[in-house]
Amino acid sequence: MFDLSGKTIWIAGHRGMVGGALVRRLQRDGHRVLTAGRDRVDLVRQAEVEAFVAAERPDVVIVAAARVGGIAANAARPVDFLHDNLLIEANIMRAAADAGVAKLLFLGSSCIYPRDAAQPMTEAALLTGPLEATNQWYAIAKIAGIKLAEAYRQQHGLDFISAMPTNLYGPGDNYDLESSHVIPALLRKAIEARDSGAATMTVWGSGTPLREFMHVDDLADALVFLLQNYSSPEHINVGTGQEVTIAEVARIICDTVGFTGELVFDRSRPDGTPRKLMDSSRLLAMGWRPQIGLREGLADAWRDFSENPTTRLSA
Ligand code: GFB
Repeated sequence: MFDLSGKTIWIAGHRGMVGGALVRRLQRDGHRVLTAGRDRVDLVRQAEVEAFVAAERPDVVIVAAARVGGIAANAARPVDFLHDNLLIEANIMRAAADAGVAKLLFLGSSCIYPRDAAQPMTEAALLTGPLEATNQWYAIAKIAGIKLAEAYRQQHGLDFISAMPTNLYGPGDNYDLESSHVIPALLRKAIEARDSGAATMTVWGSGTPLREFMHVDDLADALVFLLQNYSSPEHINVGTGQEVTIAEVARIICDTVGFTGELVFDRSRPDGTPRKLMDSSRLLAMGWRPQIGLREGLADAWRDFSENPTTRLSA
């Protein structure tokens, strides 16, 4: 078991939803957390990252920083999703290796797996087929990050690990309707439809794609567990094992916020991958379990949105 006590843990990307959840979780446990805004270190600039890590000398690094977004953001900004993510992960891993950190955790995404991978997707499905076109740029960058972490372990004997979370939601999400993921978008649309007395609410695509959703606090819990208990070259899936259709999650969101109108499916918008369920049995076999069900988690996300509407909308 890797002991986190007394260690300084740098959370790269602490202003994002995942980084924010990690800060809350690690500080609650009494750990020493290091964070730095873009004014202090711009993660796409190698010299800045190296200078920051050399000066601060963290013991543990979590790469939660990334250019992220939903299906439309991926299509609109392919360079940001490929180029910036390659630089962010390469810069942080090089600086961490040079500084001799004790452990590094890299975060990928379930979109690294082939579009037509057998479901549920095991870790072995990586690089067995073509990617889903709508998120290939992000997926290629994340696959490179997994391989880079594995390469540092192989060439330099460093304890670098990679975790692949499923689709996430929760406090600190991005609620911008064009760049966000589906849950924050539908939460906002349902609240606005309810408040304006609208008869309908628009859901992108056919409503039939299946997704596996995890509350970000469950992810933070799993990541702390993996830091303490996992040390292996192979990436590891982090999911709930529960999947719902987009139409079902839209209806649960409407129930949650009290919107009683009709759903209208806009088929001019892409569906993306038809199904994306991960096999998380390796993690479950280690004894970890998610704690937050979808209805409870959505109520928490709604509370967060209601309490922080202006900050969330500027994301
Ligand atoms: O969450 P999402 O944008 O990303 O979309 P992916 C999931 C599904 O929800 C798609 C549908 O079938 C969308 O068409 N959807 C319905 C909506 N209404 C909406 C809406 O108002 N907004 C959005 N955004 N979707 C992402 C990748 O894929 O998965 C990322 O793009 C990342 O790079 C993430 O890998 C985990 O699940 O399709």
